[in-house]
Amino acid sequence: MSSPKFIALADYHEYDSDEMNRRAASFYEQMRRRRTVRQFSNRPVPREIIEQCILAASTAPSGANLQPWHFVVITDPSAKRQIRVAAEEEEKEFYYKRAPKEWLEALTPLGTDEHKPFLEIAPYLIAIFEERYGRLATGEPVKHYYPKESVGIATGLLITAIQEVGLVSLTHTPSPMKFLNEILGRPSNESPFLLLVVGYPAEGAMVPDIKRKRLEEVCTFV
Ligand code: IYR
Repeated sequence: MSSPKFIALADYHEYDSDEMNRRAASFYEQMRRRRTVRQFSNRPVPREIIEQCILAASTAPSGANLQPWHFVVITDPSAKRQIRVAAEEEEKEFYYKRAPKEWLEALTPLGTDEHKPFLEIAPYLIAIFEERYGRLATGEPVKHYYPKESVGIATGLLITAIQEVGLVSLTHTPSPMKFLNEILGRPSNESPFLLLVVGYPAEGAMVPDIKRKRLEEVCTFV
């Protein structure tokens, strides 16, 4: 067993209380403007921006620091087309056969359906994979701890980074998503976690008129 090695916490920065207040309010202002968007423009976005956002996402804490995530950035029109076809097939099953009435009712305010044109229109699809276990160079499996929680946190950071740079995203979860492994050639230790659609909103994009819960509804101090 290797022994731990420590270095100084050199990058930590403390703010005075005024500055802390200002930053908290300004970050909340920025985040409350985030909306899930389903109407995308095909306007290109420089690859470097997406790379930086993924670097930000991969600063997420993870179980035993094993960083059990893999991001596949899809720009190839033929891969996008295949993903759209496979996703729409699953969604058709979902909306017309699999989804219980209760679920469809819960989705009514969002106005979603089985058509997913944004999967071909948006400049980037980011398929986020959860490595359920890792692999050594020798092929030997490595146990991962809390992979789902870790990938969930990384995905949250990615969505936040995308908001920060002025782009919009859609968390899309066609279910099941196993087709992503086939289309993208990912190994069997990776499970698709989420498909994030990223780009600029279409001109005149509309979003559902829905509300967020108040602080008192989501938070209790004891
Ligand atoms: N995956 C479907 C249905 C759907 C499910 C949930 I939960 C949503 O919040 C939104 C949609 C679709 O993408 O249409």
